[in-house]
Amino acid sequence: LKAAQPTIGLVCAPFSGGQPRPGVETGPLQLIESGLVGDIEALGWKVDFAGADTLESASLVSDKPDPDIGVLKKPRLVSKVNQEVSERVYKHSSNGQLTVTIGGDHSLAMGTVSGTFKQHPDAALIWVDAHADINTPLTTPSGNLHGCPVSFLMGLPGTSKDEIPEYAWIEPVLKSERLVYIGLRDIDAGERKILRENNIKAFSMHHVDKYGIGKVVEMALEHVGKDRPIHLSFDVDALDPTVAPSTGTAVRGGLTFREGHYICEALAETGRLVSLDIMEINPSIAAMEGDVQQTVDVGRSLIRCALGETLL
Ligand code: Z70
Ligand code: MN
Ligand code: MN
Ligand code: MN
Repeated sequence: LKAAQPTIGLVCAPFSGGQPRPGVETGPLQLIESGLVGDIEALGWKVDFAGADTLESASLVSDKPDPDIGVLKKPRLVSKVNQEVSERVYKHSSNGQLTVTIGGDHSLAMGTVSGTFKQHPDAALIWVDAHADINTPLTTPSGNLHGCPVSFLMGLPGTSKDEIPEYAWIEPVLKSERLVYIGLRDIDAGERKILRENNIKAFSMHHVDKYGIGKVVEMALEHVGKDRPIHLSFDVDALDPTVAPSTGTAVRGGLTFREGHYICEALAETGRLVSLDIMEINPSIAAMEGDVQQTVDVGRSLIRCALGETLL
């Protein structure tokens, strides 16, 4: 029996409702137009892709009123879009496909991780970001839901069905010991407390400097357990702003081009990557000519590396 050609389930998520800066919803289309599908096919994968504009409920301006819940902004829109993303990711995943979701803001990980973990309940989550995105509805200083997805996935206080029924569809699938961060350097006080109290493994930029990226990825994989399926959620603001300038909340002192790519390559090498997010590319943000193209190109090459481009 001939094995089916390995397939990527590509999900385009043109969504910006989890944060205030317009433009991040155009990131996915730019990735597609610059040749992402051809990139993936050239690596030997089949691509199952419904199209760039198909996220039905991802309307940028919701016509229904969506008043704040507590301090949370656009809470119903973010929930609805993510429920749809979750269903799409689950569908690809349950067909045996490796899912790649291109954002869009990082609130979309509520959907991607929910969909992946429905198919792979024993998976580990590797979160590469300048930020921890683990604020709860009770701790968020901004009310922006892209700073909160991890708390919903873990079922932290403030996220339960009783407290916020609008998010009742999210199951608390993520155990604290199956989560590991790489690249952190901008964490809120409430988040720091959550990381400590839940004993969550986090490699900040300090640890990347201290141990080197090779050792950090090795320790990250050891921490979550060597044989688990892996979901990699990559916020491009983990990279240094000189590497990925077109993003909403750039923070100095980030991962180099090689460090970012090394993470993707090392996870490709495990053969256990089941889901990948590339988030927060914002083509409307550019200080200099070439910033957007540079950031889009970095997004494409991160995806290629995660899908095996550099494996010998
Ligand atoms: C802050 C908050 C954040 C991305 C900013 C910032 C969160 N911790 N995430 N940019 N990608 O508002 O919760
Ligand atoms: Mn993020
Ligand atoms: Mn971030
Ligand atoms: Mn950001």
